Amino acid sequence: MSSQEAVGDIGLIGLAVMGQNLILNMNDKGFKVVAFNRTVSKVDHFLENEAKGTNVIGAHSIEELCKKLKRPRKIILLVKAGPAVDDFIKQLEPFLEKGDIIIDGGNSHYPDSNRRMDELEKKGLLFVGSGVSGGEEGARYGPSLMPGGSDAAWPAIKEIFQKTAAQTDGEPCCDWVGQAGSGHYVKMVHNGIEYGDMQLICEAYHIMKAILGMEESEIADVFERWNKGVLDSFLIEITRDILRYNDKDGKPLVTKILDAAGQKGTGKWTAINALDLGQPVTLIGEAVFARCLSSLKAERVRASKVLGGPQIAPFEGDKKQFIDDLEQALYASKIISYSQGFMLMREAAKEYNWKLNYAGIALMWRGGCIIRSVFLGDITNAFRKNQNLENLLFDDFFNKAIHKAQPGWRRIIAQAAISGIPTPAFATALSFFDGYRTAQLPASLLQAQRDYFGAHTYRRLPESATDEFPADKDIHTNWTGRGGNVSASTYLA
Ligand code: 2AM
Repeated sequence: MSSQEAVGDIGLIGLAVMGQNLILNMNDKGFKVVAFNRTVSKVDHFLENEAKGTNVIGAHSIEELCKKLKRPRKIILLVKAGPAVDDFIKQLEPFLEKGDIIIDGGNSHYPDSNRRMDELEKKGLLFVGSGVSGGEEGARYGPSLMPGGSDAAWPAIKEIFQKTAAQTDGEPCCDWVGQAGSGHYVKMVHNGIEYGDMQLICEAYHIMKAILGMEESEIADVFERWNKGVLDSFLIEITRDILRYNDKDGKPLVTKILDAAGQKGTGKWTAINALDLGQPVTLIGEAVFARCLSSLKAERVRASKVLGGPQIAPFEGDKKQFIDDLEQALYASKIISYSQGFMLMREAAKEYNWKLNYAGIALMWRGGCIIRSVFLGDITNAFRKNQNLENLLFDDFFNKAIHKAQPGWRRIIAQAAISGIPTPAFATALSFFDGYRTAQLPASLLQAQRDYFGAHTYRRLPESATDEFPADKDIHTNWTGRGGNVSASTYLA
């Protein structure tokens, strides 16, 4: 190999819009990118059009791509998730040397990234699975990048990644997430949280429309105001714009859209993972179920004719106070949702043996991606103050915020329940909050029930140091006086 040829800082395979835009972005930041695509004609087309006049270099084979890269070689794959990734990895391997780095920037499911890192490290190669968020626009001008994988790869890609990412408050929205598939895992949780944020906004819209009888333009003004306060975020901003967008007849377009939500599955994967790990990530779960319920449109229309509810009387209270309460309800529910998301990541770190960078994760989401918000800056601060923070709700800032929000939050959910307006996300957030802050739950009765019908045993609360039933002893009671004293664990033995 002639070293004269090896001038590329990084290679990128996959010239769909995301790939092209990421290349142009990296080129703008001063990096020399070598581009390749399965359908090779797209390489020349790209060089002659979008990349004309840039420093981008084309490659017409995998071998040529590898020869044109400086060592350690860094190659980003931005191809369809699934077999295409494994295919390219296989094609690349013969041309790579020890320490070279393959980066998967696609929407891979994290177990695949776990596997790929293991396989590549056995061959002396390094692997990075990176979440990329922000769509085509983000890829072009600054995405949120969530890289994780072989720790040894980070110093080699750090500069390129951090310069290419979105910048907020002078900091890049990119840091090292953790090991193996953690980058793709964190991207999955990001998408789950996105489901929750969207559902919360929709519930606030529904309440303003149904209880306060507000028109879309007036609701847009409320979102505009909220966007200047604690809820300042991309999703609130686009909601304002959507509500102001009128159809040709001058009526808000949103009122003409079929109310049946679609989904691609990342929210569902987050909820499934939460169930697998035994973590109460209830808000994302409700957000996924709310989409499922919405999609039963024909059935809901039939039900609306036979299942009555309360009549909604014209609102006669203090409207300004109600809207302020609603802002607090949205804010408090959002705090709960993110607390649950970080609980999930903390458990995943334990389960999968990753060391996750929580402050860095919040910072990566601070800009460039769909859930970007000022709020994420506060989460970054909370984890910077205390890396081992057990739960966001134990942080002073969020503790105060949720206490301040609590009365309004409760009033909104109560009013919605009385009016028959569904608030699955607001309500599950409050139920979680009340459960989490309750030292003694009725699970004692639940344990008794399990022991009664299935001899599943229970443990007693400690009463004293000399208790005849120590807290770590499994006990079975013969509740009925019939059936003996044999416990379920004895049956298994
Ligand atoms: P193509 O241009 O040759 O179709 C997004 O679809 C990107 O992923 C494109 O660059 C596309 O290449 C690539 N891609 C999709 N499926 C692929 C496969 N099975 N093998 C290789 N590349 C694939």
